[in-house]
Amino acid sequence: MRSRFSLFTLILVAFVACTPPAPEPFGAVPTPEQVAWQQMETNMFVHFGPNTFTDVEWGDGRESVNVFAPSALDCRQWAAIARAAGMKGIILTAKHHDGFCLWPNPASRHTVAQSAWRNGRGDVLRELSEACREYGLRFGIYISPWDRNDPTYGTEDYNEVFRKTLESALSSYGEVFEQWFDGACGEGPNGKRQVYDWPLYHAEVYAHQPQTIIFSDIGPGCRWIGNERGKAGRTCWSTLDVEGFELGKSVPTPDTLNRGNRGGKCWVAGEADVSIRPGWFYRASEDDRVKSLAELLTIYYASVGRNSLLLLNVPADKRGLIPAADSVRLLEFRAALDRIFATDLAQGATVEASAVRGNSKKYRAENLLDENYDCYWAVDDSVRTPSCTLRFTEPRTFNRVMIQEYIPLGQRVVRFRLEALDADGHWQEIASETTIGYKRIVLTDCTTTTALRLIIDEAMACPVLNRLALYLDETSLDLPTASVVAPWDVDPVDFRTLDPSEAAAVDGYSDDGADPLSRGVVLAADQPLAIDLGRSMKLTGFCYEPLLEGRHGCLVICDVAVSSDGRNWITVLPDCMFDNIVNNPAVRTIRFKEPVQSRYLRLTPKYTNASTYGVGEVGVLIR
Ligand code: FUL
Repeated sequence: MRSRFSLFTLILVAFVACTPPAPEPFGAVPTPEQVAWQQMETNMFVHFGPNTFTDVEWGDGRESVNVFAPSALDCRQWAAIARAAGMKGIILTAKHHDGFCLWPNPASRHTVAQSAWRNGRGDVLRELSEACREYGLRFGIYISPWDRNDPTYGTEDYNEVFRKTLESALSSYGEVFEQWFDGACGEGPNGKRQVYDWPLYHAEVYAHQPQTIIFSDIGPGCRWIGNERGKAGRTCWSTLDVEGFELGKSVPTPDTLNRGNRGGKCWVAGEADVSIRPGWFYRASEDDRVKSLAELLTIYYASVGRNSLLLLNVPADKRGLIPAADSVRLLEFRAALDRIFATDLAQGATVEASAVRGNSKKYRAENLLDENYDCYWAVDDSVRTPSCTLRFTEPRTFNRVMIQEYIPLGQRVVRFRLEALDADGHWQEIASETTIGYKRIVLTDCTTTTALRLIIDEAMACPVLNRLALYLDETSLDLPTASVVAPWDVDPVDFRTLDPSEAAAVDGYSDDGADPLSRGVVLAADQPLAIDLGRSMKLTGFCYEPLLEGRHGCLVICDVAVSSDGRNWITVLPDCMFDNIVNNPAVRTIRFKEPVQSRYLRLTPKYTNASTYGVGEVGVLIR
């Protein structure tokens, strides 16, 4: 017995001695909280507040507290829908730029407590945090430091007001998994600016929620992906260089945020936020513009499938409920994801690798097929460009290839290729991409093959991969072409500039093959856009929509004038601002205070975000 035990010990010792240690972490690595956050993959954002009732994107802070009056608020309904849609958490706009607080914040006089809603005893944060607990969801808070209501905003005193605001929101409702800081700091004509005290704010957040992930353009927990379309870069590093930047003053360019920095000093993974509707807040006029399943899947592939988290906004309506159209679409979205990812077609393959770390079983390439997150394929430190091959006894058909790097050890892979064996026994390249990260889903043509090869072409340290899976997505991702002005009470006009020769026609474009084409015109930043309606009409307002994704710039602020003859103009709206249009270049509807009788409408740019601006659509309201 004794000798058998010693033999066993000896074999064990020999085995352990032969198993090389795990690769050392490379570069910036995530904290365990950041890994757990990344594994959430899809979360729900809820924009809700005075803007829900006033039909604007950004309230100016002068709204009466009584504007906020949901008739049937039910946060359990939100949580039930989020849960059914497979979301792991909900983040609520507790305070947007208008300053109104959805909880009784003692640091403010502009909150639910001052309103008539539920006799001043309502508290949306309490209700939602409890609903999240009941439905097994994590709870997060969006708070805008920009405050258009607080009288101290723009002075040093505001920093203390904001600290107390954070204290109140973060100490009263249990665990907050993510604290979402909007980067805005006074925008538009006469926008007061504030010198934010970030060290003070962060200390307050961590004092109450030491594990929370702080979102901002520069983290430190996670970063904005650089657009509000839910799309990460095809190259997407979770590492970012943040030194020298400060939120509210200077931040990396949207392009850098979209891609991250290769070898960046900090781990600040991307979070891609996007609304299920054109606007962030509910508007009845957008009820028929809920994103299609194809759009949501395209967003999923461009966010979760590109090493980012998807934060999908589903705004609550005036009742305080998620509208039926949105919840139905969410459930369709979840059903599609469940269907697509139900069967991993790589299972059952035999796996060969060009190299295995220390030739040890522990790091073998078969681990790629294993669902255990901490089980991975690794190679020796000196090996940077390994490959592995999956072989099947029967041909497999797929069009999605999912690859995961084991991020607790850092993000390492720079470039890789996928090849499939064709019927003649030749390897054919089916994809060539950059970066993997936590999760990469490569969209390939529908491929039927008996063997698939993953070739790492460049890595910053020996690659460590924990998953390679194949799926077949038979949903059509065809997206409708060109956007149209909302049809409810708009008569879209095929606009003409007064001098059409000055407008350059855009033929259509697409960035990476996934986006629809769009048509429109591009005008120089100093060139007014004028339309001739052909006859005089009673106008109640107008709509402007930039070109798709804000290409060629957006009109941000303009003077709006009307004319009956195209020569004599009357300015009806000076300094008209299209709120948040740069980040979210969707249609904006502006209503005049009084209807105006006119044949011509002119928008004279006061501010554009580029040397040109695009016009996808323009329409006038006649009701
Ligand atoms: C932006 C805000 O200005 C928008 O209104 C919205 O809340 C979006 C999520 O963040 O910065």
